[in-house]
Amino acid sequence: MALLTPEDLAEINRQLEKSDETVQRATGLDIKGVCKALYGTEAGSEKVGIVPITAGNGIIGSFSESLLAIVRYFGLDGFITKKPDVSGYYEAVTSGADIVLMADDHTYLAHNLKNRKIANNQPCTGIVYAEIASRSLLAGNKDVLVIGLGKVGFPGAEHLVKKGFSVYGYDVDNDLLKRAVSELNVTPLDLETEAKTETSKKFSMIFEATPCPDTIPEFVLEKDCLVSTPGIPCGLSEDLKIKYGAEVVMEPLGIGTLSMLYSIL
Ligand code: NAD
Ligand code: 2YH
Repeated sequence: MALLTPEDLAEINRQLEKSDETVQRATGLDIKGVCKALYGTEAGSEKVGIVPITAGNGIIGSFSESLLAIVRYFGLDGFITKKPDVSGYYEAVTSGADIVLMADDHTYLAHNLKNRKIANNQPCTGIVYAEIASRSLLAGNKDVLVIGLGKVGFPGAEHLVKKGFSVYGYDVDNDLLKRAVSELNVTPLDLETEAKTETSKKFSMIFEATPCPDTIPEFVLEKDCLVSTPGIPCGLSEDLKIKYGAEVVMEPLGIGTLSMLYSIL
């Protein structure tokens, strides 16, 4: 699993502001508005305890600091524990945390200690980015393309199906594509085959969740499309973004984190 790097998290406040502006322009709601609409919850005076975790590859420089910046950006109160791991968890609870945020190399979780609800970053990220794609103000139909059907992409595709969208899916891993077709009734769109055809289906809404660049080919792009992608690096090239006037929502940690928090309020 790809780990975040301090470079990904550089200028996290600026990245959040830019994403908030793009989400607002493309959907009519800001990021908090999307999460409120999605979960029907709203943040109050919850205090978020952030616990650095040394397991596996260890502490990522600026990960906890970025979480604190994110929590504060969205108007919640938060703190980072002085100690890591089990000692840090003890410190978070005894210092009055209502919600604990912590991540190892595999799982990034949010746990609400008041109501026992718990959230995992991958499905929460998939769901919120899929929701953003589905709210495009400019889309004239309900067709949405999902590229990447892994731990983030599959729950996002499932969310779109449940919302009544016509979901087209692609993953280079044919087993994952087959699973999405059989379990979600997603329409398969083999982009390798499509690349060889003269006319391919074009999309105004694209949700991309892969760890690879250039996964979104030109032939699927509708002018003024909305590309909502948590994938790092971005799957849409800068050239295509400009050529098609695409709105691109892409941010490394904050949008998924707010989705986790709102899902457990
Ligand atoms: P995953 O490995 O479970 O899934 C990725 C999927 O992409 C795989 O199924 C893979 O086969 C597929 N894929 C790879 N190349 C492809 C291509 N060219 N075309 C189509 N499919 C392709 O990973 P994941 O946990 O779902 O994470 C996906 C991405 O999202 C990663 O880059 C991860 O770092 C990122 N992520 C971002 C956030 C955020 O907040 N921005 C949060 C969680 C994960
Ligand atoms: O970046 C990660 C993993 N990819 C899991 C996230 C799931 N999207 N983990 C962060 C590890 C943080 C580290 N243990 C710390 O600094 O506390």
